[in-house]
Amino acid sequence: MFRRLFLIAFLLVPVLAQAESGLDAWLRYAPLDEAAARRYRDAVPPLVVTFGNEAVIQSAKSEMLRGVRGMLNRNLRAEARVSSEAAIVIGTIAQLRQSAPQLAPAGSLEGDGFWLRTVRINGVRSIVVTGETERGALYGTFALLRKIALGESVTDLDQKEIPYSSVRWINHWENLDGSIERGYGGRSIFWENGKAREDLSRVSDYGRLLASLGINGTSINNVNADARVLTPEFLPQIVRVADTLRPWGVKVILSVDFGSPRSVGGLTTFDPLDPGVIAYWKNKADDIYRAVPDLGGFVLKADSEGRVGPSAVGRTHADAANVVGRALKPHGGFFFYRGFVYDNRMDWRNPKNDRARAADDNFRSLDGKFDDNVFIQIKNGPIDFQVREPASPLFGTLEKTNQVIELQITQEYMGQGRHTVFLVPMWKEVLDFDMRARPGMATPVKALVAGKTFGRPSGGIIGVSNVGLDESWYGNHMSQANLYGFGRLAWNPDLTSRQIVDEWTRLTFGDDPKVVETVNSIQLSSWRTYENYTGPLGLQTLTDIVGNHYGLAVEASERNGWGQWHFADEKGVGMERTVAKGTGFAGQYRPEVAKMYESVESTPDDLLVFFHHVPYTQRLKSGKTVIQFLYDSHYDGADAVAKYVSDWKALKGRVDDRRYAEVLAQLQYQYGQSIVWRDGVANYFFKMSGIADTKGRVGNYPGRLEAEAATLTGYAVRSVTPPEGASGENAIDCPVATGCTVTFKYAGEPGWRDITVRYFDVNSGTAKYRLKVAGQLMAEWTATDRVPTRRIDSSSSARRVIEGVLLRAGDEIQIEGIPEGGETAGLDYIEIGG
Ligand code: GCW
Repeated sequence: MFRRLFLIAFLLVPVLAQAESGLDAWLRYAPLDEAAARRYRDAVPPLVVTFGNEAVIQSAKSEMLRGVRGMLNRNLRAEARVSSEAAIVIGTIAQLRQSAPQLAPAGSLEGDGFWLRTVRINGVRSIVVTGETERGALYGTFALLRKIALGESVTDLDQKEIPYSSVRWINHWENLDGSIERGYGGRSIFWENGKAREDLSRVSDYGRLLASLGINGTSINNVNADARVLTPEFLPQIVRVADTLRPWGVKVILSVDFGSPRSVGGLTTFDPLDPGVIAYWKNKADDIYRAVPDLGGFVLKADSEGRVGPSAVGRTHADAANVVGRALKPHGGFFFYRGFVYDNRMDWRNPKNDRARAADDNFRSLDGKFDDNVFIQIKNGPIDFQVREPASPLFGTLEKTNQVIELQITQEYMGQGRHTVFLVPMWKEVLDFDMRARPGMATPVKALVAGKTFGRPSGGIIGVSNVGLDESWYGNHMSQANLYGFGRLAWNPDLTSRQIVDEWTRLTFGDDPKVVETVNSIQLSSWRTYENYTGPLGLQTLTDIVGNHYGLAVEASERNGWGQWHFADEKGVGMERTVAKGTGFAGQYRPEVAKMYESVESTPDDLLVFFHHVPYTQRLKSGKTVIQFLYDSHYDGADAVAKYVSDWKALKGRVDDRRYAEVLAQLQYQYGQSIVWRDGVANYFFKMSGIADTKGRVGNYPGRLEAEAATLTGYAVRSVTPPEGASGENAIDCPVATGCTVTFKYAGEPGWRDITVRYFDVNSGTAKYRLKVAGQLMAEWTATDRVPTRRIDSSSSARRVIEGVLLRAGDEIQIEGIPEGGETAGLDYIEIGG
């Protein structure tokens, strides 16, 4: 009896109890339940056939073996030719025609497309996975495995898929020392101490993830480029990375520095029209292609944020781009010239200045002047990956120039992997936005960037990924959905957000309906939720623009050259970007779109203060005033995260323990931060506008006891900058090495209460805290988190909840803080609830 019970328990838990690291992301190939596995064992032949030794086809074969072993617990046999036996046959159309003509399809496939077919010969049923290119065959292999993992039928296949555009690339902002600009999942998988890492196995793992999505190229170094990448000594490092990615069909792209001819090339100038400079780029391209013949090309950030560019030598972006483009051309290479050109020393006092205008202003007059292998790489919005921006007008402007859209997978302004924000719905809005660029036809951004609207030879979609060495790749399991979603959209932008997230969830966490429903709904609402508590209506994120782009600093964007101004004052908020009254940015769009943004009435609420400066009492389409909406949305946002936490908790035992615990910790942290944001932004606008929250919440925090108002022993009160980063605008910290104490008096009704401690966990030390009630130790902890600040501010604001404490009137609640390193055991408040 006991043994039976034990056996049943054992059978039920094994898959779940196994801790999963997240390393395999959506390619886990978790065992199917026995009934499904049996069905597939009948449908999937026991043999895999591939032809030749080409590396990409070898990857396809090993992936098929791995997937079938994992999901169906079956070891496929591998052969190099077909026989009368049923088989999974993987190969290019040409290989099939040559070695198994009876299985070859008639006709051809475009680009890296694939075709999955069931072919019956003499009653024997084989599965043929083919493409015009090896890549296509590899993509088909992943597609077939995905179908099995998702429980789709594979018995009568005839599925052909052609990617929407040919450029489906990733960028990385990795420095050669191994650090990553705007990377939140650990150190670089590519670089260490100025060289390619000794162990590049994570690069191979990554190539596999990219290939599973049909991504066919990646840059491997920061667009803020180190000129050393073009030196002969560095070339072997590039070769090693390219060799590692090649079996996955992923081409390498290099970020280059426009100043290289002078800084590392021994010339006296980098003027693109100088014959020496022209020769420099040509020779460089020749050398690199000799070593890496399938290099994808170069990407360049010029004349932006301190990078040198053609303006320094009186040349245009087209002069610059074409010289490098022509050097790459004989090798089939592409050149990506970033449209992210702007002046970060702009004068904010001039009401006509507007960073949003920069891309269009820079490139409009150059349309048609770029060579055919040159692309303008345009960020989705006119500013910089903010939580809400309109589509960049430049997509609609360029007719005779190739373009690609640049999306940001790494969550720079979106919570940096510490907040769950699923970006696919945001990307979909941009990709589907009709720029009205050609009369009589739909001209959504996706069609424009793919080159379909104006018949350009090529185009596509690029995502800034910045994965790191952490096993979860992004520092948060939920963030992997952004890479997955990016890849799926790059392949097919017509997929819906729901389709994408549903695939991702089931591949990543299994198909328990409760898990699927919960994860899908968290992901699908997460962008709106994040926007709600970090500044809606087109305010953009209110993160610290001049600092870490993470914590809250409502005015950081104002009165500086970076140009992301919202001009909040006593009367109203918003940046006037109309033609009639403002910077004229709205007029950069084609007439129908320009007209929509020109008037307050027709501008969607989500972008209202991006385009217009309006009074706080302005009514939105819902009838609510702007100010009340600002308050409500911040409370709604924080409430939504509270619900994510409780919904996730209901999944205990349904998700493996490790990822369950890690995602729970992430969501709990996010909830804590959402309260900081809620209170900070709401109080800022309350103070600014003087208009009270009709629901009485803003400025009123029942149960909250400010540390600065309590009895302090050793602790000192300090003001926080910016003030909205701390409750009551003040905090306390401990200048005494041996420790300090703060004592609160409980004056409420007796009973069991939860005590929430709001403290500061900076990244330069590990302070200790002890909480006592009436002299009895209730909790102790160490502040070990690593957030991007060494200061007491909203970024370091952390939260500890001590549940179920018995309190009597008059009880003393005492917190002892012991500083360590640069961490001064700061505290903001306690809150007694429950
Ligand atoms: O968003 C900004 C980032 C910079 C980045 C720049 C760019 C690589 O804050 O870190 O630099 O954009 O896209 O060039």
